[in-house]
Amino acid sequence: MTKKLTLIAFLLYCLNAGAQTTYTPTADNLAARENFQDMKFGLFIHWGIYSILGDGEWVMHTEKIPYNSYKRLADFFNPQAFDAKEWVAFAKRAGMKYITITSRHHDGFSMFGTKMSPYNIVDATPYHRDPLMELAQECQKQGIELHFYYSLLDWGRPDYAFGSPIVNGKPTQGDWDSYIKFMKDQLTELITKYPAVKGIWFDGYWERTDVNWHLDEIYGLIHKLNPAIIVGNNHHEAVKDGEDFQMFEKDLPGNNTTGFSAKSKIGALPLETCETINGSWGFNINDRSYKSTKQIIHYLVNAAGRNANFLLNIGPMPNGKIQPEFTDTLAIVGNWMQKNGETIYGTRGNFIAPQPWGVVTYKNKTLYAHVLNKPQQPYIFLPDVKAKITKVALFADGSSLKFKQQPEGVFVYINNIKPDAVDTIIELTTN
Ligand code: FHN
Repeated sequence: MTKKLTLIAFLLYCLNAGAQTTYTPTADNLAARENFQDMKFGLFIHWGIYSILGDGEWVMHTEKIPYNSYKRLADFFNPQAFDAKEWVAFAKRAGMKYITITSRHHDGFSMFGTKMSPYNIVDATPYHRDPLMELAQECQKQGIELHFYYSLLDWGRPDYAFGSPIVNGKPTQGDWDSYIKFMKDQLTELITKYPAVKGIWFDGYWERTDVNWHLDEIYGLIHKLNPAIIVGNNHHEAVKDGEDFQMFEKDLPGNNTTGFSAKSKIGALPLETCETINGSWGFNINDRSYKSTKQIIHYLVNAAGRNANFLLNIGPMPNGKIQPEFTDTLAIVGNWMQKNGETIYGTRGNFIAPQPWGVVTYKNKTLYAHVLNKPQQPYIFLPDVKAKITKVALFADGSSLKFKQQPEGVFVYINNIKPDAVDTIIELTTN
């Protein structure tokens, strides 16, 4: 071989070697992503020992409670009223198809029976039960997916060394390798022991953006244990290699009212956006800023129109019950989904950009125009519809509507209909 050919062979080898570290999802994983997109609506649950204080999941940090004092909360955590069956039934009743629950939040307390740390609900509380196992079993029984939220950030573990400066990708104090191993061991437990687990939802990366999180190893491990598990990371950045979906916090994809999404360029993966039912993630006894059913339905519809799932959060009470303000609201949302779910589940969005009057979802040969805001004109306009529209009707009762298709789009006349107070859905059939 000449020198030149040897060099080309070497370069090709390097390219191939590089490709091995680049994630290629399996067929099962791709199917799981499709299924994830079809589900559209999920329940987010932030529940931990912090809920005793009724001041959100950041209470240890915001109230500057020393870790050793905070840890005492475990002695009082005894959610006798927790009933996994009730929680799953509640989610299903609301029209939700999956549950994402905090297995370990930033306070470092494990809400599952881990063997990797005694600071967990089975060993450290008088409850001595594993609610996540009960939930996983119930999810499996009732046919609903379970995803685990998992915090990368830990405010208490000495090996994490919270607040320690980072040098060469590691905190200067603590034992970074031990911390990474601890997380891998816990994730192995969560994936191998708990039935119905279909997703891992990471958070806390943003606390240390200059550390080596070993995400390639962590994601690789998850996909090795179960290639169909979908992995997402709320790092507030563009998607990274090894991830299966992209998430947005308290903003629809493309918006950035919170500041979290400044670097979250929308990628090609399935999308999800999460939001709180009031203003808090964890139980907050003083938070009465409940969103109305209309606001929640609009969030869900707006997310679907932008091709994203909607993950709606509740913070259950320390006794294990879900407060009535949440169950009442979500029962009404569930009724709406029973009537109109066909225009949301299994649909895709971004077929037409969001319009001032609302958004469009589509499935097979049908477009669903969701009119969320009354237009100024007697019609709505759907730009760039190339397929021939054969019929336009009100989804609620099937009554036909007048329409005009032009090269620049479709005009649907809605001046003679009584608009729905929440969402006037118009079905457009293409041939
Ligand atoms: O700090 C957390 C917060 O407590 C909550 O878990 C949310 C959920 O998206 N994520 C973090 C902030 O980005």
